[in-house]
Amino acid sequence: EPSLLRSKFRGSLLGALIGDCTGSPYEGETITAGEKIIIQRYFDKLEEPNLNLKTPFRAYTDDTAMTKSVAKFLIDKPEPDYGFLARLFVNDYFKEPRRGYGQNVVDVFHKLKTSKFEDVFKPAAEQFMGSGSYGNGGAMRIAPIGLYYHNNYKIMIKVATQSTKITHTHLLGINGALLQCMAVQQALMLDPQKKLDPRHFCLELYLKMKEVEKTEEDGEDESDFTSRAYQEKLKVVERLLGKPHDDNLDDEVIRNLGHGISAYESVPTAIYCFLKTQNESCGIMTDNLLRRTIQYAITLGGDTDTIASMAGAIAGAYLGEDAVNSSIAKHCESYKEIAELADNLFEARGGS
Ligand code: 8NA
Ligand code: MG
Ligand code: MG
Ligand code: MG
Repeated sequence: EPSLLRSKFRGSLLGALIGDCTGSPYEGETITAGEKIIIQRYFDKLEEPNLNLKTPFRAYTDDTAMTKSVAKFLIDKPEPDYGFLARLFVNDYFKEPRRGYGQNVVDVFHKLKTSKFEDVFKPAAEQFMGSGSYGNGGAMRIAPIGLYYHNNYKIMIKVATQSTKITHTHLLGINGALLQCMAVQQALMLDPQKKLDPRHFCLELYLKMKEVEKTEEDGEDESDFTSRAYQEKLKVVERLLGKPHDDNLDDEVIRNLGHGISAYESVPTAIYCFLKTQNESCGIMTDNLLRRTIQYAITLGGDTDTIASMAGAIAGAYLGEDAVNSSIAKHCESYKEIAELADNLFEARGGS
């Protein structure tokens, strides 16, 4: 159904935007029980239709800046052009450097510019003495690829991998981006009228990740945790989903899944946030499933904008635009532009 699909494109990119904008004030924080109540009130207030805030909007950060570039990369060129994508990233960064970019990625942008984009994969591969970045910057911007290629899994994986490699070449950085991309795609394929089965969703991702981690490197060496990292993390997600909510569970989630700036400590967490909040007794008091996912992600603290943005992209791809509270959306910078971008991405696919 084309109108549902269009709505899901909008839901996903708006979910990503709202997670970024509402999460960024808490980035790097530890969230106490008292602060969880403040965050609940903050969202309640944002939902008021005629709210007049002193600051009319919440600014977006690097997460959204780079997601916009990935969407444009898919919209403007019929075939993936990674030189074009690298230029979009770099131009955006030099236009607005104060969006909260990671330190390593800024370094890569300078090298790309200085080398005149001669080999767009080289600067990232040289970072961290050749091991590459395992930050979550590849994953945080991947949603448009999961949406655009939702009908073509193989190409989706290829384009997600290559686009990530412009900034992140560590296996954990790439596979984290692939996992996030798969989660968005899988959520897009679901019927929003039907209640989803969190453990089944997780198992499906586990099987796909097992396939990816098998082909990427020879997984024979059990001691090499990077080659099996995400399938192991998804087992932890599955186990945690089986536990009833209480306040100590959040600490266990943070300890076992993480809430950091590495892909490894944030992508499985974002997926967990999405799946846990399908259950109304998850500790977050709202009927709006998209808000529930984003708000829960923020209450875990740490890399709040990025984890909430990734969780919001997955939830929005499942639920569509109907789940986007328009009062909350209009407090986010560029929400109209993001909705248009989602429409353009939808149209750019042609007949598929
Ligand atoms: P990135 O590629 O710069 O990675 C982020 C950081 O992770 C690096 O600056 C390093 O400190 C560390 N790192 C990554 N790979 C390695 C490695 N191989 N060895 C040692 N250290 C490594 O940036 P990104 O694009 O991945 O962005 C990740 C996060 O940073 C995002 O949340 C983004 O918003 C940004 N950020 C986070 C915070 C925060 O407090 N959580 C604050 C500002 C910016
Ligand atoms: Mg605090
Ligand atoms: Mg950010
Ligand atoms: Mg962040």
